[in-house]
Amino acid sequence: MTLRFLTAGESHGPELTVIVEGMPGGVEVRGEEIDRELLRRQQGYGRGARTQRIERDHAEIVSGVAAGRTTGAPVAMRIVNRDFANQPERPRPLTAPRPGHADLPGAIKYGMEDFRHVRERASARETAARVAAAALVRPLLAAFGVRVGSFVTEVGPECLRVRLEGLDAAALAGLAAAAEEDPNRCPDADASARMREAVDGAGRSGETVGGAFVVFATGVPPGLGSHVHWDRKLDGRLAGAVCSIHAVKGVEIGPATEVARRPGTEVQDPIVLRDGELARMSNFAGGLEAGITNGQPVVLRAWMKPLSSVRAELVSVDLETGERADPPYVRSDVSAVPPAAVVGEAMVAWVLAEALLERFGGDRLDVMLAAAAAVRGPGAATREAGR
Ligand code: EPS
Repeated sequence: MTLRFLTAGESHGPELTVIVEGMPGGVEVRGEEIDRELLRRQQGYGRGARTQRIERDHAEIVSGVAAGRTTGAPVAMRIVNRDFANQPERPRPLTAPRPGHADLPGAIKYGMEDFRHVRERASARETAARVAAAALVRPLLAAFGVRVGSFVTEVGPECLRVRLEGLDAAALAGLAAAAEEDPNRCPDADASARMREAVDGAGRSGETVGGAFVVFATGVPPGLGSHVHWDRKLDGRLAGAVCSIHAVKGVEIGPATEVARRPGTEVQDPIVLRDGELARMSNFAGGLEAGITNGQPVVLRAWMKPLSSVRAELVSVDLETGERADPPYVRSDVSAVPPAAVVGEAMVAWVLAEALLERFGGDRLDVMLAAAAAVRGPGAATREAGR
């Protein structure tokens, strides 16, 4: 049995609950770090009133931690929904499904006549629980030297061009540090100013915008994931995890959309010796070859569609009356690209932590670190012989 987490809770219910099972013993847990991650997810240009003014997320740790470290037992956390207090006792049933949301397919699947019961769980509010779960594994990753970060490259029509294949760990860390200071999580001030205008314009006209964000991990040991079977390939697992984020419709590993258009000879990552160590001249592969990490930074990009809650008239059908209907507008964010990048970090951190446990065993951190130190790659003997 490996690392796993479960989330429960509705957007306007009393709380989100998350249980993380399979954590190794001995990993440091700092509540303020978990809350810091929750705050990063709540911020961002284009967020609505709820995340800006109503919610201030805090994870209450209920179990699995003693003296500031994991005990190996399941870690349960609660995140209270402050907006619960503002909910009407008997809200009007929603009978006209909104296109682009889970309303109709979810209601067909579970036999709900009131779409509210579907949308309550389908809401992206749930991602707060994911971020809390991933905040637990970040110190585990850090113990191996793995750092996960993100930055936004597109909001609406505005785009920051970045050559993903040329970014080493230091360049990626620099971009993430600049993004951390920016409300769009964009590392370039001019591009961010244009993004802000795009969000403002969309907000004024009742529109929403989508965009794209890059998530990366540096210091990733080679050998995570596997080429031997389809469901062990780490690129597929990462893409699946990131694509499970609300409104994300596409994921590329490395600069894949560009790689697809260029000749094969131009998109190799040649293997060279640099100061006696194996190194690569570029990172077109995004740190993954055949579904295994190769020691380069893991880099992926995700695209998010514009949020489907727009003020403009929607075309739908009221399933109670059978008449054409415009479903009532529900307050929404104009842009949720910056928080989606933070959730992207959480999903990438989670999948990498799973893969670390698979490779180095998962009962206790000290044993994992010793197992990692014992791994010697091909060529190690040659290098030690001074060649
Ligand atoms: C969301 C709609 C909005 C967002 C919410 C996600 O909530 P509400 O319908 O209450 O205004 O604020 O996101 C969060 C509350 C959050 O913490 O991310 C949706 O429909 O997905």
